[in-house]
Amino acid sequence: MIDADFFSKDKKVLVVGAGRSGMAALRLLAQQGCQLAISDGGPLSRLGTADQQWLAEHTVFQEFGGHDQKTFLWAQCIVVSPGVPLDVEELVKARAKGITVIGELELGSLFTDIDIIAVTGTNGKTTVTSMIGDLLKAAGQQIFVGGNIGTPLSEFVLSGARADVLVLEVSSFQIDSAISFHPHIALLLNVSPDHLDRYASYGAYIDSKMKIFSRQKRDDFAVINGDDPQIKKRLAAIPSTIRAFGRKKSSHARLVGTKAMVQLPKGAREEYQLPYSLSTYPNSDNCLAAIVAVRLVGCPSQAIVKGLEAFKCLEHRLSHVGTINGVAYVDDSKATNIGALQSALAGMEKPVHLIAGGRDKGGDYQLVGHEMRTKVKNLILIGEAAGKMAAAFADCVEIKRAQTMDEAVAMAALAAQPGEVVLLSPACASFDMFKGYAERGKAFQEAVAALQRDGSGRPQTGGRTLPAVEMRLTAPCE
Ligand code: UMA
Repeated sequence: MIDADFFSKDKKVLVVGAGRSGMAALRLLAQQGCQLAISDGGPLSRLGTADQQWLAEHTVFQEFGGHDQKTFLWAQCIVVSPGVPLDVEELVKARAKGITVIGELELGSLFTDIDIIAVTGTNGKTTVTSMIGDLLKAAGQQIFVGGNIGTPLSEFVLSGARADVLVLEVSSFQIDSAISFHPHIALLLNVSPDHLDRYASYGAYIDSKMKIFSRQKRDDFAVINGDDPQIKKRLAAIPSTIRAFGRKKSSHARLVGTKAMVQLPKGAREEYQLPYSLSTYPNSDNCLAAIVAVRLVGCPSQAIVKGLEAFKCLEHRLSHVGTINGVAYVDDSKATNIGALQSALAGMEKPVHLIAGGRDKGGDYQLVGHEMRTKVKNLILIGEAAGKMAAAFADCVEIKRAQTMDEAVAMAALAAQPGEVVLLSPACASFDMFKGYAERGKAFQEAVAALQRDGSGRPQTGGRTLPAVEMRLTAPCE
């Protein structure tokens, strides 16, 4: 098994993928004095000037525009970026020759012994990771929040900064390329089909998520969603101490109305009134998970109350953009899979005009058929997946197609009545029309703002007169 001492002066290490995590891995390895190579399927021009300069200055062997098997066989260890599938031919052949392949998260974790809280799950990871970080900071602790959320672990390690706890969002891709990564507390929030363009089956994707627990010991903790049937089926595979959150009375933390009830040792109990903005599903579940995790590392209850009150919901996750003529506009652009759409619809209490679609990720849209029938009045489809989604939902709901986000918002605004909701929750990746989910969410927000600027609160309608506008900006995540 490779450890931190392995990465010494005489070691030849190849990093695959020169994105954010690949560059962080290279910098950490350069500090150890390793001989370095970088291989990236894309062009060098994709890198910023600072990164290009750094590569040149640090005599890194550079291979851009494709992967060469010889470079992979030169290495004594290969560090892969999460976006690089582990079954690319060059990696398979290198492993067959006995070369160890690890991910950037694994590399970073070898160089730290600070306790780790790791958060995974199909949806809610970023919110729960940020929330845990905020609650612990409210308790006066020094916390690093990173991983899949943005700052790679290797970048933190390289900085030499101090932290009491590392709170890491962890993707299934990062778990797949981990060998010894061992979080003291690991959270699995939920599972639903995602990344099926990379996994052979839904089962293989769930198995990957479950591996977050595989190196834990009895005195570590697994915080799991006790209501998730797929997780419940696999409890026997968890070696650490389980703490469940959910609706069931047996859960360690459960929701009663808008209060989180938390069981403590020796039969004691605590309750937390959730702030209004976090009191509905799925944010209420996110709070339960975060509270259980921070209680396990001794966060005082006053800090939890303070941290929850101050917590700002993240952009593009059920963010309330505004209300026009009594119609609420909600941006859930981060819903890039079917489970996220299902969660969003499950929490909706008013009729929904849904804008969905984008780049298909290989899931089964029928899974959300019930919510589509019971919650959605109008489905407006955009992007490459429009045809596949229209076929899946043909019997559930009225369907329209739009070519652009502006057109989709205009169609929804025309159909929506006061008291109803226009929701962008695509259930797809954004890359067919946008650079990412954030750009897609911004396009939605701008289209909504244009309705307000127009002064009528409605798109151009070819002569139809529509009611006057009243735009009210309110707190996010209502
Ligand atoms: N590349 C190759 N060969 C391949 C595939 C890709 O060389 O076969 C190269 C690309 O040309 C590109 C580089 O790899 O230059 C990109 O690497 P990457 O996709 O791993 O991207 P990073 O910039 O390193 O970002 C990664 C995470 N990306 C993915 O998991 C796809 C980021 O998560 C994470 O924030 C970052 O590390 C820091 O830890 C993003 C994400 O979309 C947000 N994650 C997925 C999700 O949340 O669903 C898992």
